[in-house]
Amino acid sequence: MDSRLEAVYEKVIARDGSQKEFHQAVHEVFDSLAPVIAKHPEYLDQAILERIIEPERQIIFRVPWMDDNGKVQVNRGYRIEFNSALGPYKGGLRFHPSVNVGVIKFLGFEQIFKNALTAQGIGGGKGGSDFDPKGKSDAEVMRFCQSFMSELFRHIGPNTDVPAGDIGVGGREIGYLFGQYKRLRNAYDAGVLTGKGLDWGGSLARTEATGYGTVIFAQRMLETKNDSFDGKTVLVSGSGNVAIYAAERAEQLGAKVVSISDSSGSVYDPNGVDVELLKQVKEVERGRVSDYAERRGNGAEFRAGQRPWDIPADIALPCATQNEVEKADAEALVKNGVKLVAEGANMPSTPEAIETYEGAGIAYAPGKASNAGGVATSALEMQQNSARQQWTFDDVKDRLDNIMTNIHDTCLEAADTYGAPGDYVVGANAAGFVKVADAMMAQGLV
Ligand code: NDP
Ligand code: 2IT
Repeated sequence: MDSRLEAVYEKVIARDGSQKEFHQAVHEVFDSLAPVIAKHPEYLDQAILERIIEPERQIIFRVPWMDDNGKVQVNRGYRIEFNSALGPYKGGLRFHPSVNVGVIKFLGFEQIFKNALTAQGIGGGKGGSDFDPKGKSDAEVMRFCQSFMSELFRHIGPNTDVPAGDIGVGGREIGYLFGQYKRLRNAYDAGVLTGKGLDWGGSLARTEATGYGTVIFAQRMLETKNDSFDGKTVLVSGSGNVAIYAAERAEQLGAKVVSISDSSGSVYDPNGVDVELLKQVKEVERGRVSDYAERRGNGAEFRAGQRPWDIPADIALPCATQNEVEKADAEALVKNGVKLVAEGANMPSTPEAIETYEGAGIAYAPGKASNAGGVATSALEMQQNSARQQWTFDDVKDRLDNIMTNIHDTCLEAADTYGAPGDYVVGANAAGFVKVADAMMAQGLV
């Protein structure tokens, strides 16, 4: 890393010593920026680096709620409003026991550059809680969401900060959160949250958008090599919102998806994942991938405690969580013939895994580029809310297609400009960063 970037990175370590995921995200971005600051010394004069690593505002709050046994529970809530140079803070809420300030800061930091790449006029933010929705009743989830929003509502708004879903936050949670926001504000601010139900302000194709967008991005990558998804064998990890629709779109394009996973293990499904059955097990019954394997039969095998990465395939789409592809996993991918990795999750590959892809000549798309379709479609939902319209599925999907194609091309152009042709990591980081940095320069010292 360039010594001037390194000096700022050291400040992050000194100030936020325990936030290891945040360090990892900053390191990955800064590692790409040497040619950018060489071309734009004004960013150093104006301390853009020091400013961009510091959230504009961090909100941490108590979330007390009562469980079904009448016992009081207390969780911690977060909203990190990271950067508003390009628009209102925008980013999801994650409910998972592993959530802490470092996790939310890494996600918020990634979101700044991802949102810049979408070109939809959205700033970066993220939030969540260490609440675990797994095993909770609907009534418990509702009481938790109401308590969470009873604090969050004073910090958000359609032109201020617009949360959405992420791990553990889907349509059910967004519904409960929206209901409580509306009650407290006495206003139908549809655009305050995205990922809403289709009858009350939601956008068609938002559910599909992240997974579909990841596959569209990978398709554009394949096209640069005159290749396509048709006939390819694909590994997908995760079994939530992103994984399900990545698998669906890959199969629509003629690929065979042979894996899914969750935190208890993975399923090898040699004849191709049955996406309708997966939706039934996960979206309707809130079951596990082991339940899917049992119901699927047809040679499908549940592999307790194992990730999917040792299964032979052509393409890998990690769609579960951060650091789910480590060095040994990446080496297995290389050994088994994977030629392309596109991330549906945020930061699923460790730095050592990324080095392994690069060393082996694997085409690699970082999440901030390839999974931007979800937040981009959230911005389309905000546009529909402002206009009090609902566009058709095909209209939204066509716009998503165009946005993903533009992000892909923007990454390659920036990679050329900054001396790393074909490198999607440098391209995504440089293009996203320059856009935010220029807006910050124009807006003065704020
Ligand atoms: P969901 O909650 O719908 O699904 C999460 C999936 O990942 C589940 O299968 C879950 O398994 C698995 N998972 C979560 N934590 C772990 C873990 N520690 N180890 C192994 N598996 C784990 O979330 P999404 O599908 O929405 O999110 C998946 C990823 O995509 C996240 O990285 C998220 O930040 C990212 N993302 C999401 C977007 C969206 O629009 N939803 C947009 C862009 C990125 P289990 O049930 O066992 O926990
Ligand atoms: O990581 C992400 O981009 C998301 N979870 C989606 C955020 C959003 O505002 O739609």
